[in-house]
Amino acid sequence: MSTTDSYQSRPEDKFTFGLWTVGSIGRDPFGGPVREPLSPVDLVHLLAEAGAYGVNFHDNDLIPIDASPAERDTIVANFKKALAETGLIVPMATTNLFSEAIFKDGAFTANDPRVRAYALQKTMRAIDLGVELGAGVYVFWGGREGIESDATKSPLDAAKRLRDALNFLCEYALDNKYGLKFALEAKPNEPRGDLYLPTTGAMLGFIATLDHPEMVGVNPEMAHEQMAGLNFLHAVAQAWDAGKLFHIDLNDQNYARFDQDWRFGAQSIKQSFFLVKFLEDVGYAGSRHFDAHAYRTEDYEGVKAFARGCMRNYLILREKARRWNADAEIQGLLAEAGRADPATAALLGTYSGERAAALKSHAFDRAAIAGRGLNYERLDQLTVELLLGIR
Ligand code: GCO
Ligand code: MN
Ligand code: MN
Repeated sequence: MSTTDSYQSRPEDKFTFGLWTVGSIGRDPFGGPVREPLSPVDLVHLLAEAGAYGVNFHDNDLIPIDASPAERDTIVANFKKALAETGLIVPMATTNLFSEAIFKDGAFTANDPRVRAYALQKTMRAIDLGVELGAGVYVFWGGREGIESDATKSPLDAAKRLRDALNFLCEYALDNKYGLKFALEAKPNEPRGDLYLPTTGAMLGFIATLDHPEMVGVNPEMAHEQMAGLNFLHAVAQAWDAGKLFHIDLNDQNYARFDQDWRFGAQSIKQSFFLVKFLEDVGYAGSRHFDAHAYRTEDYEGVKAFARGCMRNYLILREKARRWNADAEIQGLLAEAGRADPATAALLGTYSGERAAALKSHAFDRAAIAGRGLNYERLDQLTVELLLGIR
């Protein structure tokens, strides 16, 4: 991979990775680690070498849960030094509310009030840490906020508890003048049997019920919508349309499986293409965060190849998107499909009594309208040919 080609990442691309992504040691439910753990400082250097712009973390990716205040200070100082040496920044931070046994029944939605209180304490401390390191976006992924059996918890209680927690934490961030934005990340299941608010659309509906909806948006993840068999682009577009696309988790996987967290662009080329095209067309200016892992077969050279691959695939697809937008035949077919005739144009638009009356009395030639072929086969084939590199 040449370092001078046009698919080289640049800071303005805002490519970020979590410490937990390149730091994954390859555990899965059937097997233990396959890579030695690297320190956060080493991971920052690995990411810098791969060409990333930023690094994100859960509180305990950086600070072990039982670290003393002195240990915490040393770790933070070393991490800051690594950031200064490499120029990497920390745009986002989050809380680990899933690994510890205390969260086995959820964090903010757990039935035991002590667990809910502990989750709030842990999150306030993690917010302090994230802000200290420069984070402007704070992600909430409710990994354990769910159930195996609905006998165990009322979904209404869960919604209320989650709302209370987010309202509390919004006030905390405001009180401390942190200027943070919160981004809620949906997932349909895994590790719980069912997670609450399983889709980005569900999150968007929930945000409207909070005390400070203006500071809360979403962090959609490609694999999570695909696990549910949904169209990720549509979820992202809905979030964008609502002014709520505060962050995005890019990765890939086969539909309707467990969370595979593959390299962005590894699997769903066409879906990834339309996603990149969307983000570029609308001018999304947030982080392009890769929440993915290298295959379990890899050593750390493979992890670097994985990280470079994520960014490179994004940039290749961005170039393809530019070509697609500039392709006269593709654009011609699109324009033709939406071609307006003057008579109908006058019928559409904002409501008025006259327009409604004109519309009600208009005679539509249903058969003639329906009889026109839309050329979508051709349009899609041109897209596929462009993606396959022969156009
Ligand atoms: C997952 C999630 C997590 C979150 C992370 C940040 O499926 O494990 O995607 O990786 O994104 O915890 O909140
Ligand atoms: Mn995920
Ligand atoms: Mn994620």
